[in-house]
Amino acid sequence: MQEENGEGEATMIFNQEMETLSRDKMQALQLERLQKTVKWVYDRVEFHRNAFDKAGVKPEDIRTLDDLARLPFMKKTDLRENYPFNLFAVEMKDVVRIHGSSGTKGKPTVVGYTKQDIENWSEMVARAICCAGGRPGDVFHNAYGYGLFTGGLGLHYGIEYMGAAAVPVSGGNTPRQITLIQDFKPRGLSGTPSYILNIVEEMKKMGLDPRETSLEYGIFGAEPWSEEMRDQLEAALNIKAVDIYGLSEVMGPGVSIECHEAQDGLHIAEDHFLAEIVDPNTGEVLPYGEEGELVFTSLTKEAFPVIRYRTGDIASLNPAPCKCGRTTLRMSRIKGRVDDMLIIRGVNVFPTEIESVLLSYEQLTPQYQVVIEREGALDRFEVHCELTPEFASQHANSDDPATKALVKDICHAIKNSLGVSVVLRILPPNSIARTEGKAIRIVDNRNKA
Ligand code: DLL
Repeated sequence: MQEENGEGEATMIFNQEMETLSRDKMQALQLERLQKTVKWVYDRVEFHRNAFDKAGVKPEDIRTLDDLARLPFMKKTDLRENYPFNLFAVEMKDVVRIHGSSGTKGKPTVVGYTKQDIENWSEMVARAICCAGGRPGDVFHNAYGYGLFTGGLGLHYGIEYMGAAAVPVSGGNTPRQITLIQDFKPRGLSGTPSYILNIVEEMKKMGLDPRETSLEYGIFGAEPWSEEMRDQLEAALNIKAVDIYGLSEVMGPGVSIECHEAQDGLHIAEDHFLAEIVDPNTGEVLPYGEEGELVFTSLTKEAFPVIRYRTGDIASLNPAPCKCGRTTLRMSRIKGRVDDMLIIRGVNVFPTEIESVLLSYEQLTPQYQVVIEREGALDRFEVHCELTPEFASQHANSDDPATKALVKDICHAIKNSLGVSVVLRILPPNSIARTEGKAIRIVDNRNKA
């Protein structure tokens, strides 16, 4: 660890060496760790041994990083089929933590961590918080949910590891969150961008000015969000907001994060994870700069290593060094999940693209949903959004000419920007349900009676 010395260096306190290695040195380290991981899973996990044998590849065949492409992919269904612990590569006596998905779509996906895994993860998140502008000595308000979800505890251990004071508020009870922010005076804040918006909304309702808190930086992620949403959050709270990415299957938050200096792509913790972008349909590896599905291979995990895990998230990779001084590969913001891509009259649309258009209208709140209905043999897409209380108080009724003009204008803007016509419904304030964690952007009513 290096002493804090001015804002620039504060971002580099943790493991500066790993974040600024030359490409050659990083790749040599990655190869060594990949070879170890591949042997580790082949010797210990039947699933991986069978998958490798089926693909005709043995651990000793991995001689260069290019050989990674010979290894079989892992998918979410593999976790479900091996529920709960069959993919663990260590005995249960060596597992100190279990996380998983909530299992709303069937069996939850379960992941495990050894003591060393938790140590690595904590260090990775500490590094991520520094990257976002955090420093030892900060008070940090963590509004990610604590539980099986990795957000709460993942951030928490990193905050402590960095030497900051963690306020483990979790999600929900928004008025209390606001009191604690006012009383404890945190510099750092984390949560899903949609929940942070709810905090802002509640502060305004309470007659408080969200720009007047002690907060200086926010670490937001766990769901797709747009540049426009960042602009709104930064302006509303008078902070710097950075995007943090991760997933429980690969580790949790901290797999990558933006730096506060550039806010231009998320630095991947490359000493722990190898990233690839593949064509979501063919699985073919795509070159840097091309958009496709993110795939991760863990390089240091003991309990739950992943080999070429298909995340389902759409992004691209950028190898250019960053102005912050880090040399690590950067991934773009996540455009959306492969499963969340809407095909509206033959055009591919992600909810974040609709978000970008809606958030440019100050008459609307940042709340929105895309509702899909079955209409005969066709799908009908409706975009639901909400008027701000200020606009609604002046133009209460839906026949109001200003509201009608607004609807027309937004439909035009969506058509111009995305090339599709949608049905737009503008709802009164507070019509769209608020969430404490991940926002629900798509409501699919097609299979409902
Ligand atoms: O969401 C881990 C996390 C917690 C990340 C806190 C960041 C902050 P899961 O619940 O397993 O883990 O969900 C992982 O969420 O595959 C993406 O689809 C989505 N996701 C996560 N971060 C981002 C982000 C956590 N920054 C899934 N932008 C991932 C867009 C994100 N989507």
